Amino acid sequence: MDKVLARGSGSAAARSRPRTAVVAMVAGAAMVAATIAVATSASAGTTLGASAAEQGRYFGTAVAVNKLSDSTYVGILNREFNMVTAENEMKWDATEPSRNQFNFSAGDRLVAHAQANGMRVRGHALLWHQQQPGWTGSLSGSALREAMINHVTQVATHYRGKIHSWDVVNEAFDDGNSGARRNSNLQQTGNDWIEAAFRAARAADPGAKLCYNDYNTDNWSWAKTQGVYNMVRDFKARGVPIDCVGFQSHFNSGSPYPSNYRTTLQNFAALGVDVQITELDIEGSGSSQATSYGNVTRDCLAVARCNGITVWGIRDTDSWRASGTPLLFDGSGNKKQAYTAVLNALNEGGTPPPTTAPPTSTPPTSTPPTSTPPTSEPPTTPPPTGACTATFTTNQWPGGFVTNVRITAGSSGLNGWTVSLTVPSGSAITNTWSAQASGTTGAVTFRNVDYNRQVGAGGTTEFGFQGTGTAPSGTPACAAG
Ligand code: 9MR
Repeated sequence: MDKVLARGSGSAAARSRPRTAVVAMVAGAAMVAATIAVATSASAGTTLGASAAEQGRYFGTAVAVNKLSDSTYVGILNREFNMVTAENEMKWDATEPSRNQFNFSAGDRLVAHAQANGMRVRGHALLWHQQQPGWTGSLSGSALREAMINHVTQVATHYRGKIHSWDVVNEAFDDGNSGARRNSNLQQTGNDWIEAAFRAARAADPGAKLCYNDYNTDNWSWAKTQGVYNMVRDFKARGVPIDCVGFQSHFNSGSPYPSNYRTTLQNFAALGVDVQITELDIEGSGSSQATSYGNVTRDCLAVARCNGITVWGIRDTDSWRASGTPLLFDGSGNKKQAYTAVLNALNEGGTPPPTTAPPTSTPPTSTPPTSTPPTSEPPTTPPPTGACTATFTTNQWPGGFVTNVRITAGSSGLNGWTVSLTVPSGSAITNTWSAQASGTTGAVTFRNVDYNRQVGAGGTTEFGFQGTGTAPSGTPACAAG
């Protein structure tokens, strides 16, 4: 987080600076590294955002877009915070209410508000077992997998270049002592669903940090924490594109702030990912609540790769747990003791973030597309008379492309398939999902992976790839086997 995001004076100069920050954000990792270097002033800030920025961090809140007309709410939001998360507006049910028909209006309003006020945006959440639209209920197996990957691709493409970090997958681990994955409809599409989602998200928005986000993963000794840790370690070892882990940190008497919280953050960061506190709220009041808030803040500041803190709402009355008064402002918008504890902890300072950009993602090699991404399926083709047919849609921008290929099985169905096409000379595939590619340029053959090997008669499956240069054109050849 660069110091140019510090706000609070309300002067014209202060208001104009954040636009620079938005540009810097999309300009790639080198620019971020350069701007971090200026975040060394020791002066104490007077707002959460400004004080966090002094420490090279952000301070964010969840926002309910329908409250943007509440002047008290917006006054606090614009004064105190420099990161926002859509509380519900970017979730699957909100963004894709009917299959492949996307509605970004509420999410776009939040992004516009953030950009106009120098805030960044955390994207929440591409995939979650809750808040799915009704139509996913009738899907399973490869059909659900396809819908899921399409959702990730379309939403992340829509917001490409505008999101600091995406919660790509939310709450995929079981509570209790197993440390295992939660049994959800998404999990039932195959254990590799999480990595497939991360690869699709990377292809759609190479500039966003990609996070796994969960709750009850704060206490280092809990089985769920260990389960997530093992997954992240495995992803890093195998090159799955994960950049960060989000710790929701919803604390109450049943799940209190744990004394080993800092250890948890440190151990995850040591895997080579950033850590972020993503949905902080702490039930309680007075000095005990304030102490826990101060501890969380100091723990983040003690870990170089802790990028920032987001609280899950502004006033107690805005909270999903309103009766537990878990936030930093009371129902009237007054600062609570907890607010002062956080501000003081921020102003005490901590470990600066790394001065070089963390090795999170390959920076975009080209300008993001300015055109609206495709929001509709490729045209439906009549059932093929041969084994299968393949059609594709491409999102091309100067210097790069993302292509999604749809395979339709013939009347015999498929038990394994290949699709061949030609990547023009000078162009190259950099990333493929839901298929294995034989090469990166020239004549390339894509072969099914396990979960999409079988396609019923007349059924469809999809895979995709991202590349530099010019996308393939023409009709791809599809074959069984
Ligand atoms: O705060 C959100 C609330 O308005 C919604 O009704 C609820 C629906 O499940 O989701 C809440 O936000 C959750 C977040 O998306 C994921 N982590 C837990 C949050 C609190 O339930």
